[in-house]
Amino acid sequence: MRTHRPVTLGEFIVDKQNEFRYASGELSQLLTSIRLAAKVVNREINKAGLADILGAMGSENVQGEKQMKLDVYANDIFMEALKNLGEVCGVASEEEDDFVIFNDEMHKDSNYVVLMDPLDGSSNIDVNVSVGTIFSIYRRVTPSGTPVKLEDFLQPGNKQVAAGYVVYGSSTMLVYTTGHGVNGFTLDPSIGVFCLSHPNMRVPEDGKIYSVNEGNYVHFPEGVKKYIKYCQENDPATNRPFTSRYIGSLVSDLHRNLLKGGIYFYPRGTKAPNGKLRLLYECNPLAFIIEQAGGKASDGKNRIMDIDPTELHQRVPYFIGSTKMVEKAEEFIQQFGD
Ligand code: P6P
Repeated sequence: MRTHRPVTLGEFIVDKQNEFRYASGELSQLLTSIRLAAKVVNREINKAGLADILGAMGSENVQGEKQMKLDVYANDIFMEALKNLGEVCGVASEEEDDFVIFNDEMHKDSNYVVLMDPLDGSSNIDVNVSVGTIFSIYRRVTPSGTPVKLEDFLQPGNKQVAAGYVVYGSSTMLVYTTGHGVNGFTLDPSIGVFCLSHPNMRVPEDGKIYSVNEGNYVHFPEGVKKYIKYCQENDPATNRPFTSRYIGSLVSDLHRNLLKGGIYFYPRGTKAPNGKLRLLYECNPLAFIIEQAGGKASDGKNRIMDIDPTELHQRVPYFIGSTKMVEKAEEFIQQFGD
């Protein structure tokens, strides 16, 4: 068939549906609800400066972090979209203290739970720097027809059935995997459709970009300090001109490093004994993406997706990106300690 336009996300989801071992259309529907919510959030972000949704809500989330109006708005939009399409029996969110149960007639027999950071990078919202949405999808482990329980959410990342992110940047992209590679879709605002722009995304095995908040350097473990110095030394033998790029928005830093090669890390430190990022709805979904693209994600020692979660909002040290860069960081941590 001659095509005069790129494949849309909707067409792609249906076309790939049979790749998914539970190919009953439920996951396709679920991805469709995420697609819709992403478009609505994108619209609000693009005019945030005009609408009264900038700034703080005057409330805090369970992490004790100031909730921005757009954080809460994005949370509500994704919650509503996930509930309206009926494939989900529960949602956990960075913006919700506890998981939310969908237990009415329409949802109680659904098989999926979603964990999400509806709008990551809030500190950037009011200064017009890119932000993102991160989502992680599992099949429930408790009996269908009963209210979801905490154990449905405390699953290791290696049990994810799908994961992805939306980056609201110079263009808006939705990138996701169902375990069969990674594909990226760019929103064409003229027709309001996500179009396949980055098929079969692969992260370069090595890279020259390192992303870390060096303002926390004095608080880092010795092994991390040594790795940062390794990146900064310009070793003539290997001509290793690293570049430091840190946007303050995990999704944006991850997306650039996925395309160009690089490492993002948020280590443990004296100010953050377990790091800052949350295992369930930030680290695991992006780890699924990066592994499916040929990269690596660890806590400095262990594969992120093999960590057995103990708490909904638990934090872990995080190293993610090009395999050789993550492994080099792990070497320094092993040699000099974390
Ligand atoms: P810091 C945003 O709040 C976030 O969770 C990530 O998106 C980002 O990489 C990181 O925190 C920034 O944290 O402590 O460097 O400002």
